[in-house]
Formats: sequence, C-alpha cells, structure tokens
Amino acid sequence: MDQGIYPVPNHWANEALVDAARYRQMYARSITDPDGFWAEEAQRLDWMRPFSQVKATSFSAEDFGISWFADGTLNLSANCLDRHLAERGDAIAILWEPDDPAEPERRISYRALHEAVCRFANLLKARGVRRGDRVTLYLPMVPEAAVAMLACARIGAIHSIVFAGFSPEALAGRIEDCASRIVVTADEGLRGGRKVPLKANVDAALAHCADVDTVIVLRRTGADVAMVGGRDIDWATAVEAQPAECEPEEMGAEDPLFILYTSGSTGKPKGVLHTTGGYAVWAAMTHQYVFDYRPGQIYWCAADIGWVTGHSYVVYGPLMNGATTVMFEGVPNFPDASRFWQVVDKFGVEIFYGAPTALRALMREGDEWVRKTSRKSLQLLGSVGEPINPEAWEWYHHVVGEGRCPIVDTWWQTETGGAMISPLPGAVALKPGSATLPMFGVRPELVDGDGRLIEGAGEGCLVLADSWPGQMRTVWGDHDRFFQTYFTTFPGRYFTGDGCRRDEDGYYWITGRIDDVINVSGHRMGTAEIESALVAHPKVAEAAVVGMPHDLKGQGIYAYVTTNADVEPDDALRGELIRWVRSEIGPIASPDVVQFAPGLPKTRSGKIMRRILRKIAENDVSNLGDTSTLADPTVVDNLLANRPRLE
Ligand code: 6R9
Repeated sequence: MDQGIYPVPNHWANEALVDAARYRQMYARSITDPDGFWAEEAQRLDWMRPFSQVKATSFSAEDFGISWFADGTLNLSANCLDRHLAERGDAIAILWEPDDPAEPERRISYRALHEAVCRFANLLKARGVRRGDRVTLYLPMVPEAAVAMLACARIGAIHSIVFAGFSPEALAGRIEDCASRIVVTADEGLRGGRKVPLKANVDAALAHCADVDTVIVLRRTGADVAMVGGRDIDWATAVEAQPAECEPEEMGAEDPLFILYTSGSTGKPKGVLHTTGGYAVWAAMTHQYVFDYRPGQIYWCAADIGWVTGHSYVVYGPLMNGATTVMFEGVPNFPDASRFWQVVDKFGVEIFYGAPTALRALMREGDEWVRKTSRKSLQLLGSVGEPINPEAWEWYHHVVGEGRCPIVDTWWQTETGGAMISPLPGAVALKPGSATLPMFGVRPELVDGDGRLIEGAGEGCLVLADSWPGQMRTVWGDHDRFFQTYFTTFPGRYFTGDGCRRDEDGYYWITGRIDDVINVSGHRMGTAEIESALVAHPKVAEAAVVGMPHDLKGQGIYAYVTTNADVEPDDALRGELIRWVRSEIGPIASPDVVQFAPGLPKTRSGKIMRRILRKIAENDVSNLGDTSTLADPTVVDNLLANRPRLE
C-alpha cells in the first residue's frame, strides 16, 4: 500500500526551522511538560496581561472543561496588525487577485490594513456592536472579508462567517442560531465569471430574521441592489466618517473569537466556538512550523474564508506571523486550467496550500496547463480537506512542484482550529497519502469499535487523548451537545469522526469519515441536513442520504427518496429535487444521484440500515452483509433492481 518514501531533502534538513532531531525533542517535551512547552510557545504573541496558568483541561464527565492561558489577556487584531507596524508597516499584508485576471490586483500594506480595520471597527461600534455580540459575515473572497474579521476581533465581537455559496435558508438558520443583529455582505460576489446575488440572498434570509437591524453592504460589482432605509448601509460611505484609530479591546484568553458552523452526523449544523488565546497560539505556531514560514515569503492558501482553513491559514495564522498572504477571489479553472499557476508566477508565490479536489480536477485537464507556467518560485506545497490519493499526490509533487517541493498533507478539522497531523517539511520523510506524524501536543490514538486501544500498526477510529490549545471550546448555545458529540463515544477521549490506519513507522493514514458526514470536495455535509431538506419537499415522504465514491469530489451525494403515495416519481421530479436541495442548502449539497425507492431498508425498530444503502451507492453489492434483521427484506431487492445507471 505504501507507495514509497520521500526523504527530507538535504537543504530542507539543514535550513528548516525544525529538523528531525528537533521535532522529536520538541514533541517529547510537549507531551511530558505541556505547561512548560506551551508557556514558551505562547510567547510568540503579544499579551496585554501575562498568563499565570497554562493548561487546565479534562475530557472526563466528572470535571469536564477546557481552558488555556485562562488569566492572560490579549487582542488578536493587535497581534495581526499593530505589532507589525513599526517593523513592517509598509510590507504587503494581503495580495489580492480578482476573479477576472484583466482586473487589477490589490496590494494592501499592514499599515493600510490596520487603518481599514480600525475604521470598520469604529463603524461596528457606531452601529451598537459590543464585546460578545455576534456579527454574521456573508462575503466574497475580497480583502474586506479579512478587514471585517479583524475588526470584530478588535472590538471583541464574535464573527460568524457563512460561506457565500450557502443559500438564504442556510444563512437564515445560522443568523438565528447565534442571534446576530448585524450582517456584513456585498452587492454581488464574482466566481468563475459568474455573479452571486449576495445582497438579494441576505434580503431573502432576513425575511425570517426579524432581529437584524443592520446590513453593511460592500460594493463589489456595483450592481444595483435594493437598500432598505435605516437598515442597510453602504460600506465605503459609512467608514469614511469613522476615525482611523480604534483601541483594541483587552480580551481574556478564553473570550470567544469566532463561531463557524459545521456539519455533524446529526441535527442542524453546529456552531463551533473558538476562543482567543489558545486558538491564536495554535494558528500562529502551526502556520510557522508546518509551512516553515519566514518573514518576507509570499504565501498562498487557496481556501475560502467561509471554511476554517480560510480563518486559520488565509487570515489569522499568516497575519500573526507578519506574512504576505495571497487572497484569491476566483476558481482554479477560470479563465482556464492554468490560473492557479499563473497567479503563482504573477506574485512569485513560494508556499502554496490547496485542496485535493482542485488538484484532481486540474490533473484531469492535462499537464500542459501546468507546464506552460514557470512556478520556479514554489518551494513548498500543502494539501488539506480530505485524504489526498497517492496519484494526485505524485502529480502535485512531480508536475506542479517539479520534484523540488515537499508536500505537507495537513489533517485537521474545524473543531481543532489548526493542523494536527502533518509533516514538518524539514523534519519528516513523506509518504504519499499519509498526513504522517502529530503536531506538538497532539496525542493521536486508534481505538476499535468497543473502545479498546490499538497499539502499534493497525486501523481504527482516530481519537485524541488530550487537549491542545486550538481546540474548540463549545457548541454555541449547547454545551451539552459539545460534550455528547465529542467525548461520549470513547469516554475520556476526543472523537474525531475519522477512520485511520497507523503503519509500522507510526505514520497516520486518514481513511475518511466513519460517521454520517460526507466530504464533498473537502466540504463537510451532514447526511441528516440533506435528508431534512429533501423531506421538506411537499412530494417527499422519506429520504436517506449516503456518500458514494466520486472521481473529482472525493465523495458524491447519493439520495434515496420515497415519494408520497400519490406521486409518480420521474426525471422531472428528480431534477426538481436536486434544485430544491440547492436552494435549501446550497450548490455544494446537490445530490449527484437521486434514486426513487418505494421503501427504505429498516430494522424492525424502524432504524434505517445505512450500511446497506452505502454499499449500493458504492456499487459494492456482492455482499450486502447481514440483512436478516430487516423488517422487509424485499425492499433491498427493489433497491438493487432500480439503481440508476451511472456513467
Ligand atoms: C480543515 C478541514 C474536517 C474533515 C476531517 C477529515 C477531512 C481534512 C484532511 C482530511 C485526510 C487530510 N480532512 N484534512 N482527511 N487528510 N489532510 O478540512 O476542516 O471542513 O472541518 O473537515 O476533513 O475527514 O474530519 P473541516
């Protein structure tokens, strides 16, 4: 299975911040002396009041609690901006590349970013936003998205970013869940030459959210959008009237920084809450070590700020480290499949961090699109979001990186705040498809279905035995759900939801989700969420959704639908249901396959046997396993006979 080993290149071993010996020594210390290790790592931040406690954490039911650096105070916006001004105020903080290559790029210095953040922070305050208030951001990939995030952090407001590809319904649910009174958006977004009606979506969402009293609208395309008097204000005009200085609030290390909604195996998306101090230490430290980041380097993480990768590795991590972070508005294949590498050449990008789904799509277009660009600036490549298949890894390494650039395959989650299992490029030999070894302070363990620890090489559920500073602290508004979701499956341990293999060298190979979460192009979708959207359709009686293998997306969405008795299912209804899910949740949730079924396979107690549905979706029907507990075994014969033909 192992495809071979790529040893650490000599110049990396000699010049990297962390070499193999140092990695081992630092890792060992992080486990045996966490307080000492983290007290030192935390010095990378500017604290307003130093902390006297470091780690105070327990995963047990009796004394459950997670807190880091509890009595320290700091401001994350000041750590991203103010402290760089003296030394590198004129250095570029954000290098922005628009969707359309004919439009000019924007280069925003640390000083200019600081001023924009202060003005926007003052505007938020003028609209009544106070410490602890929630601010929903529904923005395209433009520098103002980072400005809005940092402005919230500056005044102690909690930002909740909703990916600009989500529908009005999904947006409304997230606004309501955290009760935010203010939404920041743009007239329209622009992706791949197509316009996204963001303001119109906000208007539709707000029909359900009576408590929102302010909508700040950024002009991106200049489209003529409806403005509601008293509620909607124009970003540019409003900030002009604001002072260019805004004192950063002194925040406790455990004060909330942001909420980010993510899908789980049950129920509605959860509001993952991250706090200030621990998250900041984690994002800054991992950004520095994983990417071996040196001041002055041009760094590009191609994730959208709507996902956690955009939070930690487009904005917070790089800016804390004084980096020049590239922000890209567009998509990998517009205007053509060379775009990523043209942007690399245009800016001289040295570190590129992307997702396997994009790489697979580009790989399919052929090497020519890559080869006609230079890419000579590239030194290091990264991967995140889903397991990278060895074929895509090899292509990334040999074609994109011309065999010269190590690949850091970083395993982590919205919940973890930053990279958890990842090679450090100067320290760890690479194996294509493996996220390799744990980050400092991370204690991965494998357990079997009964919770027994698996020692040495083996495969099981990936759990984490102890806390790390970047860990989420709660589910917004539902602390019990936080405990139930992550700490009860294997008591005393954090349950990741991922399956994993550990090889003879102690390398970790993530095999994918083992819960009811589907990873579509690196985006997490809960099956329950899509099912509830389907059953909300007036013609649908019941629905079950599972993942299926998909060449480009990693996993696709396979929906089994039982219609109401008086409905004749046909292709028109199939199309209608797909459009329905798109409008209920967003395009990323569109089912790839809809199979109509007069009945779903259920146990006698009425529980849907997803195992069978998964096997059918995976086209692995030779052995469906034990079907004896089914209430009606003929249901399965019908499912098998009526599988839609897939190309
Ligand atoms: C950062 C992010 C988390 C889930 C995670 C896992 C999958 C992410 C991965 C990976 C294999 C990697 N995942 N990175 N699987 N190798 N390098 O993606 O967060 O959106 O919360 O997704 O993504 O299944 O549990 P999030």
